[in-house]
Amino acid sequence: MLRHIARRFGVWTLAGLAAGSLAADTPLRDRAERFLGLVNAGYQALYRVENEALWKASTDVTPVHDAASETAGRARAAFNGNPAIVREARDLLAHRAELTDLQIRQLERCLLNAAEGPMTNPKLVADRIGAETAQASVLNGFQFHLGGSNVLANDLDRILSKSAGLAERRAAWEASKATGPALRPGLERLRGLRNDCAREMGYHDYFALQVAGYGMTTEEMVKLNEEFMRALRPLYLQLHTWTKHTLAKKYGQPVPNRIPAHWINNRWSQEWGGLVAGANLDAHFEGRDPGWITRTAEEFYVGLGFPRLPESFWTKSDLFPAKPGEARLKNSHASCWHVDLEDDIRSLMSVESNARWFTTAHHELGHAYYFMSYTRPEVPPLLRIGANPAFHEGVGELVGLASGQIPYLKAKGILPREYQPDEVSVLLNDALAHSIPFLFWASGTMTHWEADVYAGDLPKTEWNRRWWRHVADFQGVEPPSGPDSRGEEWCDAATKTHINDNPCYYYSYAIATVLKFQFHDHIARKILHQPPQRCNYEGSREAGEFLRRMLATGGTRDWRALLREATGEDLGTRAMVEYFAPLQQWLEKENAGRKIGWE
Ligand code: X8Z
Ligand code: ZN
Repeated sequence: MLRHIARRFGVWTLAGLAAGSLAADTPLRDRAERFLGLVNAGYQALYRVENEALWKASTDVTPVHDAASETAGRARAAFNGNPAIVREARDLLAHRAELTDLQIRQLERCLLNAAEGPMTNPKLVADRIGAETAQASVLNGFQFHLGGSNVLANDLDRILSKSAGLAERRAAWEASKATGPALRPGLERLRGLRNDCAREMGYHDYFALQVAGYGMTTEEMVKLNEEFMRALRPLYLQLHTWTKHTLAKKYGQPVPNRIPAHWINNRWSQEWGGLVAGANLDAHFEGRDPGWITRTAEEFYVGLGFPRLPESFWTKSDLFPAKPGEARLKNSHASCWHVDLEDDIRSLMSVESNARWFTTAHHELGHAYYFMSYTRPEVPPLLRIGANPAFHEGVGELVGLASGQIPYLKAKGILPREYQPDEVSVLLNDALAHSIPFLFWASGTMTHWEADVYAGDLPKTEWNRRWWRHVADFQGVEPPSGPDSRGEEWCDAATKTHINDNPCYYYSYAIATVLKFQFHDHIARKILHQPPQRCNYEGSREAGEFLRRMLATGGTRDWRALLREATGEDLGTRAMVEYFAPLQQWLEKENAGRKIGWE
């Protein structure tokens, strides 16, 4: 998950004054510049205070840390959501034709920030911050149990990725769903509070507020995600068919119509790794020091010409699971934080030495290098964000893809030189573990459920039924105990981190998946002149320069224009479909004579 924060104060202030003198050549621009100087300063200072507190509350869950984080959250909202700030930003935007593009972007960002805690209704904001803090505390401090013992999320994931016993797999899957009932009451309350905050500022609901950051409406965002799925559906149906036949054989079961959720190596069936024998890389990571994983990820970026991570990254980050016997409870989901919007960049992970954490570490450092690239005087604190959130997610996704390619893994000595996997296996694994089922989960289940809940005000008595209907329809997956077996008491959506602490955001990962193939296609064909399915970025300063230029502008540019300028095309699935075209043909042969899909 992406946590973006502010950057150091003095440096920006001086640079801001210099930039201001250029922009302030009319009385209105001068007024805007002075206003934005104040807002940027307050925003940055409070962002840092809040994130310091949130960091403690996420890495060591205690009532004291929760209280500090709630107080800091209120201070942030008191400033960002201040009615005087909202009024002045609106007043200035009423004369947008007379303002600079940079000023307009900052003013629009002020209003989006204000809608997270609009102080025209202080009680609502206080209630929301209190409820958000409590929800994060339940989520971050949750203790999983399996067979009477305390276990970590990593332990459940290990069973799901390794065990061949369906009873053991089912027990691990069910243990992972125990968070749902604990999080359900808080989520029900938060749906109302989040929607009310957005409505206070004139948005229809919280989903509409979040997609406004893309300059889109809810309908446009849902339609975009449906378009992604339409383009990839033929491939997904083939993969689904191949997978259920492969797994039925592995577990000695009849071939099901939909795939039981505990057959798949991921708690939500979002990524289908470990299915392709010739492409399972876990054995090559076994026995390595987990510290090596993040260092190796840093090497990837350094090889492209990016600087090393700040030294404080290594001293301040929290990269490994809590040790056995350690009383501390920490959030188990990976994230990257820009704590002072300067050079205090940290990652929260629970790295173990396996292929999944290898990819995740590259993903998180994508955020870190984005932070570092736009932390410069030309980008004011309010715009130290991605061109859009999907760009932020897309960098790490791209590098996850590039760092998983065989020529790169061989060059780094992770795979032996003589390793000769067949190309279809590699492509099949790429599709299953990182891209295609993921798209149907992200664009399908997650995006549609949150749109139903926030934009559609779905009654809470229908939440779990709707969740499993989406899982069945979009993913072709069903609960281990059969359809209709998960009553409303479960709230299985809430077992997914983002549903609780990064709401109405998940379509960003779907867009990032599409973007990663567009970026990769451009780098492979136009810069490296290598086939996209087999290429090695290692040491390519040109590939690095392409990325660095795109990242350095942060939120100061329109994302559509930036994408067109960088790759020559608009957002779309062309590159993704082409990348997997050889796989589609292979699957059609493998699946000949089988019933395709689940309808
Ligand atoms: O949440 C993440 C990252 C942190 S931004 C680890 N991801 C999504 C997930 O785990 O559900 C990466 C891809 C999808
Ligand atoms: Zn991310």
